[in-house]
Amino acid sequence: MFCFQCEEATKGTGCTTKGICGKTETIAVQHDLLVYVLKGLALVAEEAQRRGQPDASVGPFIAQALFATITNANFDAARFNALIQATIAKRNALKAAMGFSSDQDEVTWNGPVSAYAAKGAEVGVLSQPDEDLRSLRELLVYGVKGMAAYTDHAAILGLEKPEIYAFMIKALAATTRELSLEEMTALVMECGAVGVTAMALLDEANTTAYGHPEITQVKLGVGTRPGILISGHDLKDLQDLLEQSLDSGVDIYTHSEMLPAHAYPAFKKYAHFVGNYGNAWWQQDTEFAAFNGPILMTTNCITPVKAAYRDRLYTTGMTGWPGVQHIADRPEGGAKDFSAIIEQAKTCPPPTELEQGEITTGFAHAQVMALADQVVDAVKTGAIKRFVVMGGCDGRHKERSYYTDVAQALPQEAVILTAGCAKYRFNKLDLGDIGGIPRLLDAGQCNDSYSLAFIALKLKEVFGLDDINELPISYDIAWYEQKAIIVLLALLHLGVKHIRLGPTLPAFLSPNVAKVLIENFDIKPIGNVQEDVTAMMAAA
Ligand code: FSO
Repeated sequence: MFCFQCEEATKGTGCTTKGICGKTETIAVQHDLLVYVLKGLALVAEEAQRRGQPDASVGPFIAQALFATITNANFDAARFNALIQATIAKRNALKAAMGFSSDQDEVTWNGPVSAYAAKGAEVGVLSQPDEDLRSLRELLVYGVKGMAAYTDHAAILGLEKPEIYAFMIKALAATTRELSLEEMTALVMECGAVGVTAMALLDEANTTAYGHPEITQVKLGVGTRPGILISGHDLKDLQDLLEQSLDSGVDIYTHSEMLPAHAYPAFKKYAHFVGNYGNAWWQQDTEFAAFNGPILMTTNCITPVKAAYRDRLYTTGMTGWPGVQHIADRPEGGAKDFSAIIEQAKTCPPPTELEQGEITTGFAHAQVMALADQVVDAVKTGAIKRFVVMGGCDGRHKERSYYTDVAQALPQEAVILTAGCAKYRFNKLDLGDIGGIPRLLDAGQCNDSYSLAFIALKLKEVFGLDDINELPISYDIAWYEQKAIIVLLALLHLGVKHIRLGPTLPAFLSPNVAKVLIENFDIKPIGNVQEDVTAMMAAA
């Protein structure tokens, strides 16, 4: 196996025997084969589009299948075998319907399940010998994976855009062709542009379904009733769970990326939606053990499942872990059936309290814009000198304490804008406020990173600036998996420069590709805390 798609790539180069994430070689080569046959499906779908016979089911299918290959989403070999088989079947059916034939292996390979491991090993990342082409192809595929996750979330809430699916097909198909480095770079940039469209669509889907997030205090302690813990990013799953557990005597708690759900008006009517439990994804083994009740993983990040809570863990959607109960998809127009989780919760003791207090969330774009006059005044008077975007992902590496230290070292005139699970490195600190504006504004999940771009674009308009880089905003981004890659590409598309990226630069950037990003966008690695803080406050 060879995998370098996430920030934990072994020794900063790639995992070769087992993923640091817990992914075995079996799963890694299944990922490789699934992506390979998805490229074949994309080639056939592209031909269908060219002939004016597009198949509208291909885009959503690709989005879901790619979502399953995102880091920490799914570790279930049976599920990947089924996805590979389904992809080949879909590709073959579309070929047959068009009477299309091709010599390309991605389009013709038809091996049995017993051949999957060998084929996956043959078609993996290293099958492309040119390191720059490999780097650009993988950067594009990982960007599309992140886009796929956002697109699937929006589709679950009923919003889709054909141009997003069309780009996924185009991008996957392009990675099978001998394109020049310039052509590949252009596709990567286009990925960022379509990424903005996908992120805006998800924002529209979330806010149309559940209203605009509002400033909200979320409790960190626990009650005396049994609880269900819901993690991941899927708000529709949360909605179904809240509805079905009404009057059950069970409380619902959020974990990790589900925290910002408390800020949506539609979820505030549920009295049994009581608080947030624990921290970011990587601490789930001890936190899930202490929770005592069932846990529902709606999306990544899953870490290797421990016996202490295995029989209380449930997956749904594109997530999976072998032997863990999986809740089936909702029937057309219906709801998922969470009754087994609710019944198990009733037999469990209440959660063991980890901490007390409250944290504040809900500073998505509409809430920040409601404070726009105050914010603009504070900038004009110098009370706010700098906004620092510290969004993205958290992770296990101890070097991520950098983000806690930066949050503490920033001067009082700096406001932190965050989204994603990166916030857990500093969202329980008392950072105070500036004339009533909190110094930490949490816009939501990584899925809500669109809010950060929206706020920047609005401020640019308000201050009458020509260039987004003239704003008093610095970017100090933490990344871990592929959703952060599409956010990064989206920011680059919007013209944002001087982004600090940490805790390490992606292993999949070859020296030449990294050089292009550095020369064109001044992307830089994080450094010493005090030096970075001083530089950011000085707009460097
Ligand atoms: Fe975090 Fe995991 Fe949201 Fe990621 S829970 S790391 S970018 O999957 O999705 O921020």
